[in-house]
Amino acid sequence: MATIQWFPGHMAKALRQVKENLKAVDVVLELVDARLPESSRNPQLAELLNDKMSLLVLTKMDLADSKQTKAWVNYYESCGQPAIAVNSNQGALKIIEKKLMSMLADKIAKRQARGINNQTIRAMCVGIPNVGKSTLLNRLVKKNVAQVGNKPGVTKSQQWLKAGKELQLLDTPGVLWPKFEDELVGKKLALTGAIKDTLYHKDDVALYALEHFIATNPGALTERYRLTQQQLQEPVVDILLMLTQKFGFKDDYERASERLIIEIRKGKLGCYTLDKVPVNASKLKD
Ligand SMILES: Nc1nc2c(ncn2[C@@H]2O[C@H](COP(=O)(O)OP(=O)(O)OP(=O)(O)O)[C@@H](O)[C@H]2O)c(=O)[nH]1
Ligand SMILES: [Mg+2]
Repeated sequence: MATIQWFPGHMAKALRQVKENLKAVDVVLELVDARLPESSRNPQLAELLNDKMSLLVLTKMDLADSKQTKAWVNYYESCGQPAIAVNSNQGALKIIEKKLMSMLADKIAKRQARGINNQTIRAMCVGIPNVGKSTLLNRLVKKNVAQVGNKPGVTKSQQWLKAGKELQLLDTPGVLWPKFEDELVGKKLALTGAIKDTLYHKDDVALYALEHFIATNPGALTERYRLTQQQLQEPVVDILLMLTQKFGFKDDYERASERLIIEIRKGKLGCYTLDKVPVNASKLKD
């Protein structure tokens, strides 16, 4: 597929602002998608945060394979990167506040020793578009103050949100990076909705998705689309054409690709994780 490549001006600006605000915050919430923790981790942001205390939050855990999510969290923790997985649409998120407070315990104690008592913790939330930054922050402040939407690029500018006296949270626009060195990363990001739909070829992404499910969960395809095991042995292009027919779209495989992508995003083919936990820990950010 043609390389997905662009870097709109507002992302460059957002990245600059993240850099400017780093000194003003105590901690950073770096959000990644639990379905693709490494592929959804912006290397430019990760580099900026290198020396900063940060909590890696794997969002949308309800859509990811739970075993793999656990393995990813363990993996990051074992590399010294505090990490946590959440479903921001359900359950209490007290666990995040608790984790932040334990990470900041030393800092808070030092401030107290200097006589600063009523301390406000400032946290900045960063990550790629559509990863769930505004949703998570709304939950933490218990109000729907930040605009959310199921498409990339909803938040256009930074916004401070207050969660009581003790916690202030900075919402930021999603930022991607100028070039995906690995074509597969672009396909994964497109499949999970981090890239504007007009910027990629839907059939390329659908073919990748079919390959992934044939390799990892063929039963999901046979069950939902009544494809036989034998049909799944055919080349993926032919399988996409079979699906196009089954959807009643004649030869409009673009439309069928779009339908398949939407269904996968909604979890109609079950929970899935696109990134494999690396075997070699040295590959991770230290
Ligand atoms: N299933 C599921 N959906 C989630 C979760 N968190 C967020 N979402 C959904 O993801 C979509 C994007 O959420 P936003 O909070 O707007 O994402 P964002 O990171 O602020 O996006 P930008 O402002 O565009 O950068 C919305 O449809 C949310 O409902 C989650 O944990 N699980
Ligand atoms: Mg947002």
